[in-house]
Amino acid sequence: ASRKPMVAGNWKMNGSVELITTMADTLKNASNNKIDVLIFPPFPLLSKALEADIVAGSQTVSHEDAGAFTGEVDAKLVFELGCKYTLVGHSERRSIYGESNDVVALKFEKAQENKLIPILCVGESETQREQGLTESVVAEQLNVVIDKLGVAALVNSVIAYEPVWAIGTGKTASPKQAQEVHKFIRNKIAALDMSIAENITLLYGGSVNDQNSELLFAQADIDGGLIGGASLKPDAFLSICNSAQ
Ligand code: G2H
Repeated sequence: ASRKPMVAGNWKMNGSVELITTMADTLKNASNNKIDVLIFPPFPLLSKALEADIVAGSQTVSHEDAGAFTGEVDAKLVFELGCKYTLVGHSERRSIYGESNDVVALKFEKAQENKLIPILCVGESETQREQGLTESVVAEQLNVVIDKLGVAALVNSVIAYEPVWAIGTGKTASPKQAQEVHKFIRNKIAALDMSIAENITLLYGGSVNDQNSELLFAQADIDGGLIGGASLKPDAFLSICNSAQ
């Protein structure tokens, strides 16, 4: 497999017009040809990011096409703007905004229908891990998409494993813990289609910073990261990007 590393910054509800400019200047120093670097800023900053030559995507998309859905943003518009990617099913969308596995699968489908590459976020909570449910939770989150759309839908997608207990908490999964789940995900896909499994990009997310990224990215089945807090600091984000080569 020749998977190109990817480092994506999820700004969540943070950032500013000014940060786009600073980030664009800093990212000029990233080894862009060897890795895919992109950011997920809040919707109003997407065109600014694209104009500044940053590869950008949306943090979510609606599961509807268009119409009377005040406050929602549709995948067609995100693609038309010039984005290539969207996150779907980030744990904050699941827990704060009540997105079920079924809604996440619909969003995944809507993204692909509109030529966006969905980055599907999966991961277990602390209690689920303690109860030994990590693999079954992650499997279920993947199965809903695979059952609905078929394993072939994973060809144009990325999967981000983000253990909920590691998100924004400063508690990173150890490289070994993260690798175990990444391997589980790749094996699960391999059981259905070997070539899709070998080629799909699997990202780790959850308190990645410029101190721990290198060891995480060195794991066999970890192809890069989805970075929250540290993606708001241009220098830290740049060194995380460079540690992914
Ligand atoms: C996990 C991650 C980015 P952080 O949500 O998606 O955020 O790196 O702040 O834990």
